[in-house]
Amino acid sequence: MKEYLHISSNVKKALEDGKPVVALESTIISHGMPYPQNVETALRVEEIIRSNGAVPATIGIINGKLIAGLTSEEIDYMGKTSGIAKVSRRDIPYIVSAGKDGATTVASTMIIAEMAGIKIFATGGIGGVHRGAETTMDVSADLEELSQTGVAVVCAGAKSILDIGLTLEYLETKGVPVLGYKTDELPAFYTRKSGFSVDYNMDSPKEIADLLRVKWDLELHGGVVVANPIPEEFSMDESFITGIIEKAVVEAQEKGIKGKDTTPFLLAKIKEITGGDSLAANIELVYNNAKLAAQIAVELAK
Ligand code: PSU
Ligand code: MN
Repeated sequence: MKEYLHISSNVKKALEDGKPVVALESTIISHGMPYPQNVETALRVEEIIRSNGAVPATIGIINGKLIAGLTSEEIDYMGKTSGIAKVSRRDIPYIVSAGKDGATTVASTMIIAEMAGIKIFATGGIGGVHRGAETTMDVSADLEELSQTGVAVVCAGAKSILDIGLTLEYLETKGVPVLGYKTDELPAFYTRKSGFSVDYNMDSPKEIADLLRVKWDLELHGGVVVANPIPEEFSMDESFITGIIEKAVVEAQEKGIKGKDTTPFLLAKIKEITGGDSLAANIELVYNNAKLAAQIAVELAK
């Protein structure tokens, strides 16, 4: 495994010393946000993690090398280069054997984080069961990864581009705990509420770290979803954003968008229709998740 994985020297040192480390994904950089906001956000997220006492490890694939701890130059490259592949679990062998670049999704970031020994990962939103999955079978590989890879993913819940109810059913079947940070309700990314309950409402980073320690001590393999609601002041109006998401979903169907293109298409469409308001909310919720992830990592390292 070692020959394929490169851990940056500061991340390696932190891991060897038992210091808190937080993994970050790169699909959000290459496919989730436009340049230059994507790079600015990614670098700011790293700052937030450092200022909360942990070491950031942005994960991606460059020239076929799995990297845990991209440099700021590499983050800039991932953000401004067009045509970088979106890489999930199934794409890793090809991208590595062909020596290509890849932006890692939640699933592939979890895989590389686990290889490196990183337990906590912050992002915006996870993939899930898409609306209409009864016929399309479009279920994100992120959910399967959560069932088997031991990394906790701090996110702002699931976007309503997904079928949130079915996503929760899937996670329940796969034994993935869904924790709400100071909330009984699963947040819906741009909004603090979705109408669906989380499994457990957790009041502190310590409580979350304690649960993770028990889960992994008991060898109950797999991940945990930590759902952190977007701060009130940045949350969007629910009926406004729901209407836009409905439009985007219909347009994706009409255009026959499928497979790995669906999520990036929907995200870009939402941003286009809201004229950038959704991007501002997206950036703020990622900052909020980075802070909580660092706090959990600090508790877990104690
Ligand atoms: N949801 C977001 N922003 C994102 C993604 C999801 O709000 O950037 C990205 C993540 O990288 C996630 C991936 O892992 O999309 C899921 O894609 P798919 O549905 O094709 O599995
Ligand atoms: Mn999909």
